[in-house]
Amino acid sequence: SKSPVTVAVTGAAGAICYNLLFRIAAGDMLGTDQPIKLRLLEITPALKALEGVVMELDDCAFELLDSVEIGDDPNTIFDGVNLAMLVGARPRTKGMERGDLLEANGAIFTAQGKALNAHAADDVKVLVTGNPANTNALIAQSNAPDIPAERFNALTRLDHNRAIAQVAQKAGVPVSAVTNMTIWGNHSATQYPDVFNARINGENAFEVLGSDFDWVENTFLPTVQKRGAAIIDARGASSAASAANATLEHVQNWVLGTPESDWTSMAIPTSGAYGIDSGIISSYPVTVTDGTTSVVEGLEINDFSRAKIDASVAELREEAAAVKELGLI
Ligand code: NAX
Repeated sequence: SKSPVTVAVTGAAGAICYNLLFRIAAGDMLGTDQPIKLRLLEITPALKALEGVVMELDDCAFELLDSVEIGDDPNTIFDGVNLAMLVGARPRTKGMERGDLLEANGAIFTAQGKALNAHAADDVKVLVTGNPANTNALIAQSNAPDIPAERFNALTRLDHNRAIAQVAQKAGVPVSAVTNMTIWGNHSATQYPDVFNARINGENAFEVLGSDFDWVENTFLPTVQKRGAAIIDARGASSAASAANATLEHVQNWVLGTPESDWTSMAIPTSGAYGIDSGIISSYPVTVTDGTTSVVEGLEINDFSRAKIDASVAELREEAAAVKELGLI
C-alpha cells in the first residue's frame, strides 16, 4: 500500500474546513488508495472547537486517515508537510479598511510562509484559499525563498465552477458538457470568467449561446463575480461546502493532473504569459501533466476580454504594491 501523504490544513475549525477535512479523509482528494496524515492549524482560542472536529473525524473511522495532529504553531504543524492548504485567514470586519485587511493577513501569511520555508517537505505544494487569496499567496511565496515560486497557488476554482454552472444552466445542458472554462485575474469582483474560449459539447460556448453579448456582459459576468455575496445574502453565511469542494478539486488536479482535452483555472505566479509580467499571482487557464503546471497558450483574447483581464491584473498589482509598501514582500 502507498505511504501516507502529510496534508496541513489551516483554519481547521472554520466553516470551509468542516466540509473539507471529511472529504480529504474519505479519499475524495487524492484517491481511495492514498493514506493521509492530517496536520491541522488553528489560532489558540479555536483549538477547543478543533478538538471537537477531531472527535468527529475519529467517529467516521476513515480507513485512510493515518493520523491527526492539531496545534497553533505553524512551525510544528508544517513540519514535513507535502501539501499545505491555507484556508484560515483574517476576515474583513466592520470598519476595517482594505489596508488593515492586507496588514492583518500579512502577519498570518508572512509567518506561515517562513514556517513552510523552514519545515515543509521538499516537494511541498501550497494552495491559498483564505482571502485576499492571490495576495496572501504572494506574501507566503515571497517569505519562502527556498521553495520554488510555482509551488504557491491561489484558489479560483470556485469561480471556475460557478461559471461552468451558469453556462450549463443557460444552455440547458449538463455541467459535463461545458469545458475549457477560464477565470482570469484576481479572486475578487474584478475576476474575468471567459465564455469566449469555453466550449459546450466541444463547440464555441459563446456561439452556442446565440452570440448573446448582452447576456455575457450584463448577466453572466456579474452573476459569477457577485456569487459569493448572493450566497451570503441567501444563507446568512459565506460559501463553505462549495469552497471546500473547489479547494479539494484544485489540489486533486494539481497532484493527479487535469483531464485530457480540458483545462482548469488556477492562480499561479505570473511570468509573462498573455502579457502579464511577473510579480503577482493571477488566475490562468492551466493544464497539469506529470506534475507540471502549464499555461494554455494561444487562446484568442478579444478586446472585451483584454480590457477585463487588464483591469483585474491592475488590481492585483495595486494589492502587491500595497503589501510591498507594508514590507510584507
Ligand atoms: P471561518 O471564519 O469559518 O474560518 C476561518 C478559520 O480560520 C477560523 O476558525 C479562524 O480561527 C482560523 N484562522 C484565522 N487565523 C488563522 C491563523 N493564523 N492560522 C490558522 N487558522 C486561522 O471562514 P471560512 O468560511 O472557513 O473561510 C475561510 C477563508 O476562505 C476566508 O478568508 C474566506 O474569505 C475565504 N474564501 C475564499 C474563497 C475562494 O474562492 N478563494 C471562497 C470561500 C471563502 O470566502
